[in-house]
Amino acid sequence: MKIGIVCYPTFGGSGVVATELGIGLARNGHEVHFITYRQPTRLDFFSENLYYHEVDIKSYPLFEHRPYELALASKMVSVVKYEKLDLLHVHYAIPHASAAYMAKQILKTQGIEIPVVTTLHGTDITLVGKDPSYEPVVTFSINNSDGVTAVSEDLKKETLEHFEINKEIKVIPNFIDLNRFKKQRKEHFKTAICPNGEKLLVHTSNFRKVKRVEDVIKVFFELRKTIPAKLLLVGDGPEREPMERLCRQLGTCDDIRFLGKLEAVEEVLSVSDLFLMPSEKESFGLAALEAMACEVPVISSDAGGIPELNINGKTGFVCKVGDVEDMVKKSAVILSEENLPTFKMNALARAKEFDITNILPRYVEFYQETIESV
Ligand code: GMT
Repeated sequence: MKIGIVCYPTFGGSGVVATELGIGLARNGHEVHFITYRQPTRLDFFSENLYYHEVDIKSYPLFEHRPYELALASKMVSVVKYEKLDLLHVHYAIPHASAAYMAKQILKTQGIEIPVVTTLHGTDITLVGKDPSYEPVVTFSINNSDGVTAVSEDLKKETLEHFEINKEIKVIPNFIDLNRFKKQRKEHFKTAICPNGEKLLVHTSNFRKVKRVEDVIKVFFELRKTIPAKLLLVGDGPEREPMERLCRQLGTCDDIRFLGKLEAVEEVLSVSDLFLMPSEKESFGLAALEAMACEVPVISSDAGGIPELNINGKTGFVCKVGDVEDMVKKSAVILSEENLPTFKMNALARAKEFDITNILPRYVEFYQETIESV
């Protein structure tokens, strides 16, 4: 198949999933065309089946905001037409699904029928999409996609609750490439960070309010009163500065390191003992899956689709959003010498169920069904 993939080219989960999916499809012999405004973060190598088309957003003094959606729709029209694509797969509804609808209508006038699959990732539904300023367009573009997928049962449920959807939504969970995300031998890192054999906790996110990074720091602050530990914070975003301030107030700066955005996050995960994901909302929790693939158990909140991934009492623990006390208690259970090896083993076993080789064929099958239905 010749597939066009539209996504955000950033470190965010939806962009990562879209890019890894495209890479996997190309590896399996499909021709994949990425259409976005910047080279996706993980697409920094050459492959004969991978193409990248940059959306050129022209500016004009009249525009306070450059019309990305129009430039994207125009680029989709030309790529579909000249590269003879079989299907467009857009990740994250806003504004990709509506731009795809526009492109589809334009192509129709030229006698070209292009099936569109929209994948809902989370905040496009739970935070941004249901705001009245976007809701009518999101509802319309979901209902007018030829196929719709969501990354968890919970996200499907939320979508059906908050929007008037007349389309079947297929759940295809996120996935992981276990060839890349696996425990690596990086003991020298561990010794450098934890010279006295401390336990290593880790959190990775885009440091937005919804991630509740404050809870990560509070859990760590309480836990290290009884267990010698260090904390690594990977990623960057609006909450980083307030969190640095909080660390200073708590006097924990020597034990917490802010690493910023990291491409090789698997190297940090490889030496970690516990991953913290206390999010307020989380449709799936890809960052937790990446940790589990590197044999790191997870303390998470019960938000959204996380409990579909993190199995309470097995791969880690699922606590109520904001229940720092419970998270501290459960972290200590995981980190005890007799429990840690079992939790690590369970985390890896669970991650294997989401291996790309199990999930990718479900997308291919869905593409075929969608193409046949148009
Ligand atoms: O978590 C974010 O803020 C980024 C966001 C995105 O769209 O990139 O992540 C969402 O999509 C990921 C991939 O499907 C999911 O793993 C995340 O759980 C989801 N985030 C939220 O629902 C908050």
